[in-house]
Amino acid sequence: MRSEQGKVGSGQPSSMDRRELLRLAGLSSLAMFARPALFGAEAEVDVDLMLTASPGETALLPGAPTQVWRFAGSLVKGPADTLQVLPGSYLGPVIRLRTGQRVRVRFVNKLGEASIVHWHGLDVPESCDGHPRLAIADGAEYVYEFTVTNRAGTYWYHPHPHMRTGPQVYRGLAGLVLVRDAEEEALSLPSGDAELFCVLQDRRFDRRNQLVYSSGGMMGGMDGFLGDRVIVNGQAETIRNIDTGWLRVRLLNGSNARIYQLAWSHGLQMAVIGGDGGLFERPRVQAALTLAPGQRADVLLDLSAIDAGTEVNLESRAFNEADAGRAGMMGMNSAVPNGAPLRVMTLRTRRHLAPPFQLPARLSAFDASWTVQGDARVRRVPLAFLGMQWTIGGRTFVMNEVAADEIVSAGSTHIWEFVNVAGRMGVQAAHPMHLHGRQFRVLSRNGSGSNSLRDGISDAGWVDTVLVLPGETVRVQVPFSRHLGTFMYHCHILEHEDMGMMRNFRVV
Ligand SMILES: [Cu+2]
Repeated sequence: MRSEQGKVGSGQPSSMDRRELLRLAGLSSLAMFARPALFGAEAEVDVDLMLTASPGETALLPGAPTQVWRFAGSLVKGPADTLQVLPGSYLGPVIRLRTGQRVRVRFVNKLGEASIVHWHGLDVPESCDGHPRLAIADGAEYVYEFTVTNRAGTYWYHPHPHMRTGPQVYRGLAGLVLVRDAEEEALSLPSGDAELFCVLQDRRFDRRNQLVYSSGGMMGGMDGFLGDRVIVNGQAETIRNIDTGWLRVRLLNGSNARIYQLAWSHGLQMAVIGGDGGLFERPRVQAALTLAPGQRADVLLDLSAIDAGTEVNLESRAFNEADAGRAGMMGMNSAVPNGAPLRVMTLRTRRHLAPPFQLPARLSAFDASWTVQGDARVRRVPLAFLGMQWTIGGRTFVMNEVAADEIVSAGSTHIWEFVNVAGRMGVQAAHPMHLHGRQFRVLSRNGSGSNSLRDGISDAGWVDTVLVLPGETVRVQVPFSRHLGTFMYHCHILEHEDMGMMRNFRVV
C-alpha cells in the first residue's frame, strides 16, 4: 500500500498551523490519519474506494463535447455494486452503501485548484466532513474513513472549498450516495427498472456547448446562479422508458440556486415516503413538492391507471418569482427565472405491468426515537442581507471563528429558530439552511403573507436542509452529533454560501 500520510500532509493548506493540525489529528485518530502501522494490522474497512476529481469532457449536447469537472471512482474493496457509473454524464458515480459499513475514500485532487469533499447528510467525524480549512491543493490526496451510521436514504457528495463550492459543483462535481438498511429492505419498495434516481440541476450553455457560469458581481451573489434548462443526472436526455405500475423516484435538487415546485402530469399525485434523512413514518400524498437546493425527496408514483404508450411529465410549476425572494435584480440573472415553468423530465410508458405492490400505511418506526422538547432553550438565528452581504445571525463566514452561541455539547438537543427578515431596501430571499452532522426535525413554520412555495413543503421526517421563505420563522430541533469538532451550517444556495452565508458551530 502506498503511504498516504505524506500526501495528506502535503495537501494541508499553508494557513493551517501545526497546533490545529495536531488537534485535528487527535480528534480524528481513526479517520484521515488512520495508518495501518499505528494499529499493527491492516485497518479493516468494508468499502475502500478512490475518488479522483479532474477536468474532462462529455458528449452532453449534439455537436462539440462539453468541458466539465468530474469525480471518477474506482472500487478497491467492497460489494461489486458499490459504484455505478452513469454513461454520458458529468456526475460522479452513484455510491451505494449500507448502514454499518466502514468506508474508506481516497480523494485525489487533480483540478488545478484546492478542493475538499463534503458527504452531504452523513453524520461523520470532523475530519471527514469537508470543512473548507481541510481543502487540499492540486495533486494532493485526502483519506476519509468513517462508519455509515445514517439510515437508508438519499444522500450526496460535493466539494466544499472556501468561496469555490458554487463553480466546482456547477462544473459537474457531485454524485449520489444511496444508503440502504434492513428496515427499508423489509418494505420491498419498487426496485430495478421501477426505481429511478433523478439529480436535478439547471445549466446554461454557450453556442459551443460550453457551460456558462458567473458568480462574480452582485447579480450572481445576491440571487444565485440560474441556468436556462434542466439537466437530469448530468445527462441532457431527460426521457426515461418505464413500465406502468408503481414507480419509486428518488429526487435530489443538486442545482446551485434554483427552487423547483414539482408536479406530475395526468393529475398524478405522489406519495412522498421520505426526505433528506430517510423514510417518513407514514406516506404523505401530495400534488406538488417544493424542492430547494440540497434537498432530497423519495416519491412513489402509482401509474397503474396509465395506458402503455403514454408520456407522463414531471414539471416544475409556475410560481411567483418574488416568493423565492426580492434581491433587487431578480430575473435579470437568467432568461428562466425562479418560478418559470419548466419541463424536468418525461416518463414514456412501455408495457402495462401491475406488480404486487401496495403502498404501506406505515413505513418506519424511527420516529419513535424522537419527541418534541418544548422546554428547550431557543436560539434565534436571523437571516438577512446586511452591509451588502447575506448574513446568519448578523455574521458572515470566518474560517476558524466560532461564536459563543455556536458552541454545543456533544449529543445535546437544541432548538434553533431561523428568522428570514428583510434586509435594507427590503432585500430578502428564500434560504435553504443546511446543517452538517445529524439530521434534524422541523417543529414549526410561521409565515407572514401568502407564498405559493409553501404549498408543497412537507416539513415531515428528518432533514438536513430546511427552506426558510421570505418573512418566515422556522423552528428546528437539532440533536447535535456526538462527533466532536467544528462543523458548518450555511445557506445551500451555493452563491450565497460562497459569498459568506455560512458559519461554524463547534461540538464540545
Ligand atoms: Cu441563501
